[in-house]
Amino acid sequence: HMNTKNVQVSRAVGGSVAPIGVAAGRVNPRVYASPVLYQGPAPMCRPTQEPTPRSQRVIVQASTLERPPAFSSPVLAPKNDKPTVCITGASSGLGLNAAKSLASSGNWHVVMACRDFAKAEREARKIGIPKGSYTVMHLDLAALDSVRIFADMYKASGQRLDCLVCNAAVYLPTAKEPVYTADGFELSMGTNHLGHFLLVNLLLDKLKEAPNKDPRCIIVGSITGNTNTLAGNVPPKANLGDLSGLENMQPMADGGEFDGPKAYKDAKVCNMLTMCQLHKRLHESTGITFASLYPGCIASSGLFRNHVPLFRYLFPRFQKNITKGYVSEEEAGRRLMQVVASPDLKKSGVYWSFSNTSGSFENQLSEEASDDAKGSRLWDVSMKLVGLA
Ligand code: LMG
Ligand code: NDP
Ligand code: PMR
Repeated sequence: HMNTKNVQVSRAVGGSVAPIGVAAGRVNPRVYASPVLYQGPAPMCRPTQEPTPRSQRVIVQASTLERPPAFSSPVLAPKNDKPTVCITGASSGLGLNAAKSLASSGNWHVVMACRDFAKAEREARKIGIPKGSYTVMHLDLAALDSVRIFADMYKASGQRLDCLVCNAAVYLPTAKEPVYTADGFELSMGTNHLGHFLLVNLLLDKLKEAPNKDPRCIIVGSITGNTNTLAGNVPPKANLGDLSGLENMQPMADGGEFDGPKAYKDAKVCNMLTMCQLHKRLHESTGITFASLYPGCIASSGLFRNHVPLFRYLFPRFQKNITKGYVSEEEAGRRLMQVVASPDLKKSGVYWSFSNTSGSFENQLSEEASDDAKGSRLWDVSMKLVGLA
């Protein structure tokens, strides 16, 4: 695959898109100074051994219709002294609502790391995140080059980083055939797990130096990846097998037939295994708190946008009235905020869950999601796949 050397950069000038340079060797912060939108290869093409054709190279361009105020550029951002939390997928659902809670508290600056820059800005304004309390940056987790550029840009921007929240996810419940990320991974595993795995590893050094001296890295998990629960036993069940499928870039981690819901649940298991490995390998030496959580069933969120309409109609009603597992996006956002910010939830290596009546508690992961040998193998395989080993 290509590296950042080959990344071509464009910037919108008066509505048109004009190339402004090719980053030579390393990312030039000036080149990336404007709000950017990843416009690279469609996430459906598999990589080949051939050099990437010009037409498929990563194009980074401004995407907002109106000219954004200068301060929305991370590089030109005024010096911000507040603890800063970077949330992936903050343009919708849990991420957006957590961003709002954190920014509105007045104690946090939020970096919204989103694949659709214009949508993120629009949603931030619509939900009323105070102006000046957030910065939108472009990040497409379905393209590892975008993750690398994001990490470089974040560091080049001089912004602080006190907490990193791996929240973004896609769910493809009705897909019959797999679709792929720019790097050729099945889309849910590639986005939800591998993109975040690379992101965390690239930002660890930065996070270690958190000015608030309470660095945290939160990876959102879920009950449906935990087979020690009723919800985790609704078929298809998560199961990573021996991870040979992931290792060989097959659609499913266990090497089996493609199954959209299973791919999502498998990726959630990877998220939780990754948290456990980060805790075990790095908590002591870095002081970073690594944690995961199940925020509750946010049954009306955008996660189900690809499900059949009947499901989207019945599911929230089912969760509200029958399982009582339902939470609103606002409540889920407040739960995530606690894991980011509360002094009571500072413990590392924890999978947090919440009771409607008594608040947060340390929950038990399933056998697979806490299997150290499997986590270790996942770590090695993932390191190789994202090009870090
Ligand atoms: C499948 O679709 C896809 O086909 C598959 O490809 C894959 O994507 C998979 O996991 C992902 O999903 C799901 C499919 C079946 O559902 C639908 O397409 C239709 C919608 C089904 C809704 C699911 C939620 C469960 C709803 C139960 C009851 C609703 C009651 C409404 C409550 C109102 C309260 C006032 O997915 C399923 O698993 C559905 C199974 C459906 C069987 C239902 C079984 C019963 C559950 C228990 C309670 C019944 C109680 C009756 C309600 C009385 C209300 C007064
Ligand atoms: P949403 O669909 O509302 O939000 C998902 C976010 O991820 C969106 O902002 C989306 O961007 C973003 N995203 C998707 N693909 C990419 C990508 N390639 N690069 C960058 N961002 C991307 O879902 P939820 O808020 O419900 O989900 C948030 C988290 O909560 C997920 O990790 C999910 O697994 C977890 N979760 C959700 C539960 C639920 O019941 N909903 C239950 C348990 C856990 P865009 O806005 O552009 O689409
Ligand atoms: Mg589930 C205690 C019951 C409970 C909870 C908390 C969830 C959460 N679910 C529960 C039970 C059931 N679900 C039961 C009994 C059924 C069969 C009727 C059921 C069905 C079901 C479907 C079809 N549930 C689903 C789906 C999905 O497509 C969602 C999914 O698995 O996505 C991968 C889902 C979910 N149920 C949940 C939660 C949180 C989800 C959302 C996915 C996630 O983020 O984990």
